[in-house]
Amino acid sequence: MSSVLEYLMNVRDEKGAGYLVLIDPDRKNDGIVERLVQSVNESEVDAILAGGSLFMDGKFHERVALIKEISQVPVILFPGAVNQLGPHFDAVLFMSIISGRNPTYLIGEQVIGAPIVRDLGLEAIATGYMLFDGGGKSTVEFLSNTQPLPMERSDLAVAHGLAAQYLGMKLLYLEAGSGAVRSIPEKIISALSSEVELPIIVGGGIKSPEEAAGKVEAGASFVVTGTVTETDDHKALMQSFADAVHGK
Ligand code: 1GP
Repeated sequence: MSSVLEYLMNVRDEKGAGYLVLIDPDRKNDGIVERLVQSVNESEVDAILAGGSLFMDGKFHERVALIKEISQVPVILFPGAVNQLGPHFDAVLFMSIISGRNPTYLIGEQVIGAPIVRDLGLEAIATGYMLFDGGGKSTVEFLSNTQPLPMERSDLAVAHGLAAQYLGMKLLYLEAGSGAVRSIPEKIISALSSEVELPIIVGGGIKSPEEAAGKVEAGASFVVTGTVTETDDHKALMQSFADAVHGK
């Protein structure tokens, strides 16, 4: 069976770009998780990311198990911390917050997590995670105790992206922060996609299918939505985003 990374690369090659839906399992009761995953199954979403920065209840692993049970697409851990590792994922974005200078999130959590990843037999996809200033302090910025990159500094972004490439990472994740006022600007995406060889995932603050299409035109290989696709009309919205990302 081919790996999740191969699957993602095939999606990108065949559709031009992939559309990922982030499900933050925090405090989702009353069938919300089931309905979200059902909508994923019924629209052309390419994979689910599950994870988050902060949990206000203790049902994370239970809800992830439910996501995995229902989902017909790969379920990938988008970890906020090492304690989110578990058996109900097809892969983990094995991330390092390369935009920051906090050793805990550069290498500390990874060292603690690595033996668990091996024991669980999880596919680890090495990902350079770059946090940008999306306007307002994001939960990631606060909890990781790192400084985000300024949106107007393409040169800094490219230097970080090249470092990720030379370190052997497989993907670059450009993050504006969940619910960001401003999503990652096209200028940053196009600078990175022309100067760095890694496939680019863009997430944070993307509010419309048109905005998502703009990220793909600028060079994103994958677009992520979370907040906007957790609204009531999620099925129709997921399909519109999928169409936009797939260039339909
Ligand atoms: C994933 O944080 C994003 O990187 C999700 O952001 O919730 O703003 O879509 P939104």
